[in-house]
Amino acid sequence: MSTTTAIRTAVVTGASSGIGAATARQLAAAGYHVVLTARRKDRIEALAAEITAAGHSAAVHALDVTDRAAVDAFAASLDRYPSVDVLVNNAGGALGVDPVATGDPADWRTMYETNVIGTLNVTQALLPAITASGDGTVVVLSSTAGHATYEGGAGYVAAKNGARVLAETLRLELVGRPVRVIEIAPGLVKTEEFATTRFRGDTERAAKVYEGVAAPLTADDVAETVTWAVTRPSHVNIDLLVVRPRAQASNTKLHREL
Ligand code: 8X3
Repeated sequence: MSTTTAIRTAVVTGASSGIGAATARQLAAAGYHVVLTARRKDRIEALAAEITAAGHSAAVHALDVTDRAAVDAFAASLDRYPSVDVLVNNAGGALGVDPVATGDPADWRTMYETNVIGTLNVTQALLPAITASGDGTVVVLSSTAGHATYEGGAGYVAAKNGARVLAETLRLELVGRPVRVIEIAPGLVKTEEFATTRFRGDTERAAKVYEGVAAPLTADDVAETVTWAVTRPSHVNIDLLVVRPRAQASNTKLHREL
């Protein structure tokens, strides 16, 4: 019997940096064959090379999760694997911190497209295979922003609420089938790109998000929670895991040592 039949496959979206990249590394180390997807192929290729050099197994597929035709083609390409066991919906992000009074509807639309429709696209496309695995897991990386609002956050908060609702509803709808639906909601995480993207490349403003915060979460911290939740026994469904740095008591209560 071929040994490949024992290999379990995990797909990670937004795997080019931050939480997605860290999760891909950790799931690979946990024994999964990881399929890295992101728009930037050079980045995921470099990460796949690193994972392979470490003795683990990885493949890449350049993908924009908002492009449904591309997502469907990607899903079809996964039939080369014996099973598709885990999907980590990580692709997404924030744009701007404008108040409701002046926020750009285009930003709101983009955030909804990436955080909600992107998650919907990939989840719908992979769900038949994940269900057929007989022991599948869908992870949604939401955010503490999906659970409480804050000034300047409405567009992102609305989108992350959408992602949370998708996860909660899917769990209800799939009950009785062999698929777990796990939501991980991180608070303040310092990654190379999240805040810089939010502030459209303004690295000084991005740095201020973390100013004086003794120890924001790292991408690895969050990846550990994802990997822990995914590797629980099949009957254990971590519905929701909220993770914040010790210095953050709520979305609006952050301790800065200045
Ligand atoms: C990121 C957390 O506080 O920037 O998902 O909304 S926050």
